[in-house]
Formats: sequence, C-alpha cells, structure tokens
Amino acid sequence: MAAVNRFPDMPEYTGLNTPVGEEYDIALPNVEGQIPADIEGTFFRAVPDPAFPPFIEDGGAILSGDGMISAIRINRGTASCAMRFVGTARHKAEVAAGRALFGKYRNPYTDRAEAKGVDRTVANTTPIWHAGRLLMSKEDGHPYRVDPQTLETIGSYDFNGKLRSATMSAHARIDPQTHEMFSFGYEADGLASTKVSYFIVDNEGELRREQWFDAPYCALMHDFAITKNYVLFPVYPTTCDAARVRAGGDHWVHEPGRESWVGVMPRDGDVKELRWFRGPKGVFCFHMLNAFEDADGRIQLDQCMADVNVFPFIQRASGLSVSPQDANGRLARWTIDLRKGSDTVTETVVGPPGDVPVIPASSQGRAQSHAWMLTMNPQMQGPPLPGGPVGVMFNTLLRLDFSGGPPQALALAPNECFNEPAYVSAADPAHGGWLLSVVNRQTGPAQFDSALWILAADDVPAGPVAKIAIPKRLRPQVHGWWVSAAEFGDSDRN
Ligand code: V55
Ligand code: FE
Repeated sequence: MAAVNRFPDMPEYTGLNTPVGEEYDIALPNVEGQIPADIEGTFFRAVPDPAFPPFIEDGGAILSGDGMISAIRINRGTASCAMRFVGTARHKAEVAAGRALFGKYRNPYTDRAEAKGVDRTVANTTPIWHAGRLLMSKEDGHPYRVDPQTLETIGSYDFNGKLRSATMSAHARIDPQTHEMFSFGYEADGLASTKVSYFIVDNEGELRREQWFDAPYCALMHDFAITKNYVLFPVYPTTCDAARVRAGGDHWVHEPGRESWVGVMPRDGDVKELRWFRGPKGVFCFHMLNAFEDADGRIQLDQCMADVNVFPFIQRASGLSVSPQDANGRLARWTIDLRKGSDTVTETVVGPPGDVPVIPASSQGRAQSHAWMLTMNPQMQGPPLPGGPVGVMFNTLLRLDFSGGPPQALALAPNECFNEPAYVSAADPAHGGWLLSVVNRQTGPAQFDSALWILAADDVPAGPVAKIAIPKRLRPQVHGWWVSAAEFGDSDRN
C-alpha cells in the first residue's frame, strides 16, 4: 500500500509495527506437522493498525491504532485466516476524510475540528466472546459488536441501551460455573473522572446490574479479578489529570511516590461494602493472572507486577526511564485477609517477570494449578525483536506450576517472538490441552514471516506440534480469544 510510506520513520511505524491495513480472507494450506483433531473453532485476535499517518507527535500512538479483527479458523484439520477493520465511527470518519482526524492518545483536545462529537474509541484491545456475541473492546469507550462469521461490524454496543458507563474495560472475567460476565469501566462519566462502573452480564447476555463507585484517584485500571465470591479492583498510580489533558498533554503519567490500592467487595454485593487495602507505592501491573479464595478463606491475587509502569511513552511523560530489565518484574501474589483488621496487603513473589498471563477458562476465580505467560530471556539467545507497546516483543513461553512442579520454558531464536497465546482444552480430559500463538520471525531488514504455532500446553519445551504458515505481514496482536466450534453455535441465537 502506497500510504504506508507516508508514516513517520519511528519505532511505532517501522519493523513489526509497520502499518498493514489489508483486509482479506484466505486459506492457510501450508501446515508443518499435524493440526490436532480436537482443535475446532476460531482464534479471534485484536490487532491495532493505524489506517492514516498521524498529524501530531504522540508516543501513545502505539495504543491508538485502528482496531482490526483477525479470525484464524480451524476446521477438520484445515485452517483459514481473515482480517478486517472494525467499522468504528472514528475509522469511518477518517476514511471519509482521507486522513487522520484524531490527535493524541485519549486527548480529544488535540483532534481536528471534523472529529468533534465523533466516538474516539478504536476497539483495538480484546475480542470478548460472551453469550454468543463478539465484542471488540477498548477501555476508553463502549465496545463494538462484530459478526463472528463475516467480521462485519454491527455497531457500537451498549447492552441494548442498559450500560450507563461511558467505558468498558477490555478485560472481562467469566465465571466458569455461572457463565456470568463481570466487567467494569473507569473514567465512567468522562475524562479524568474517579468514577468506576462495575457491572454483571448474565449467561444470556442481559446486563443485570451496574453500580458505580469512586476510585482513590483516577488511574489506568486496565484489568481486574474475580474469585468465586468476590470482585477485586486494583488501582496503581498511573494517573490522569484533566488540566494536563485540556492543555494538550499526555493522558497518563506514572507517580512513583503514590500508594497502590485494591478494592474488594462481594461480587454480588453492594458497592457500599467495598473495602480498600493498601499496596506498595509506585508499582504497576497491566494484567492479573487470577484471584482466588484459599482454604483459609483469604483472598490471593496474582499479578504481573513491576516497580514502575513499563510502557516507555508513559515513563517519558513522567520523567522516568526504567528499562524492563531494571523494573523488578515479578509474579506478585497479594494476600488479603478480610477477617483481620489490617488494611494492607501482604506480597509474596510466586513467579518470574512476564506478562499476558493465560489460565484455562475453568480456573477463572479458582486456585489455578498451572498457568502460562510470556517473558523475556535475552541472555539465552539474543536481544528481543522490537515491537508492540513495551517496545520489545516476548521471546519465551513459560508454563508455571502452582502445585510444586518445576516451571517449563520454550525460548525462541533471537529473530522470533510470541504473541499472546490462547488456551484450547482437549477433547480428552486427561490431556492438558493446547496453546495457540502467532509467532513472528524476522527474515530481513524489514521482512517478517508469521505462523500460528500449536503446542501441547503441558509440554511447552517440546515445541510446536504444528506450524500453520500465514502468508501475510502481521502487526503485533494485543489480546485474543478462542471460541470453540461448540460455543460458536450459540452465535445464531441473536
Ligand atoms: C493496554 C493496551 C491498550 C490500551 C491500554 O496492554 C493498555 C495494555 C491496545 O490498547 O489502550
Ligand atoms: Fe490487556
């Protein structure tokens, strides 16, 4: 595409981050190894991809790429792959204008005049599947509903007019027993607000209950957690200030001297019951691995933690410069005892640094026996590939065992990287299931190839059992969601 050449020569737009903007639906006949017979369904992936070059300098642009929905379908041992822009109001307005209209990340005061009043969200973070609906989400707005078959955008989605919150997180937690979807939205009534909405969608997709509360300060609340009986809202000190945004500044700065917090309440209870517990100062976590109630009734919250917000553009806006290696990354477990008087969490390190944690859907809110995440092992085989919001891509897949077993690792060659894996359960309950991950490989100065790797989830060091070549250039994925063929059947209910 000629337009690609007009993007600035900056890390956000070069290498793996080079904009692609191509829509397609193709067969994937080139398979090395064998696709396991019990993998039937669709791997939906959210891929930010800016359609138009920016007109303003913005480190946060890496989070503002137009949402594209990718569907890798696996059916009777064969695969196909489709890619399509989410038809957001923002994307449509820019296509109509033939140029970018929206300015800095989450700063409407930097937009061109034509953008006024147009929904700014790019729906680029997670394809959430619940109750037969596919929702492309971004934490700064309402999600967009997408037809899971055609990938056609149906429109902005507000749960049939019921969602009062202006925002919905890109992270939803689905209870494995009740199939309810728990979600929340911060800056629920506008820019820099401390208002947070908390809502529950039942197994039929009806929004049953929405309540609002105030966070201790306006924070980047990217994810949250549930247990069987509780909901947890972590708040870390990456904060927004309305005056700064109005002056055309950055949405987020990280405040190392400020306390972190976690709010805890019965998940079917009233926000009046919310209790706030203090965590360490200055820490930040994008993704919680899980939370659960242990045998003694205490709450355990496992987080991919660091001593600072690791996004380089947020550090720059904050006058900080801490590399991922120096950020004291760890899987941090916060223990909260609701029966004790203490208002402070206790932290234990239960795993190595890493992010994009994955648990089987059946472990949600329950003590997980094992989990997977991506990490960096630059010492082992070479420096990681540049790309994505942190600036470098993950080169190692880990399987963590929480029942005393050793961890497993699969480190890639220096010119390769993993995207967030999806977990697929196996037909045989005695088999540990599968992981799917798109692996990108640099093959030349600006050349990459990509393949979907399928691994036995309980034996990651063995490497892939199948590699499905994807003969397209791919930008880094944010989150993905596996929808089995059996669940997919639900999608014609609406
Ligand atoms: C993240 C990603 C986002 C975002 C905020 O990975 C945080 C974290 C792709 O968009 O808007
Ligand atoms: Fe996320």
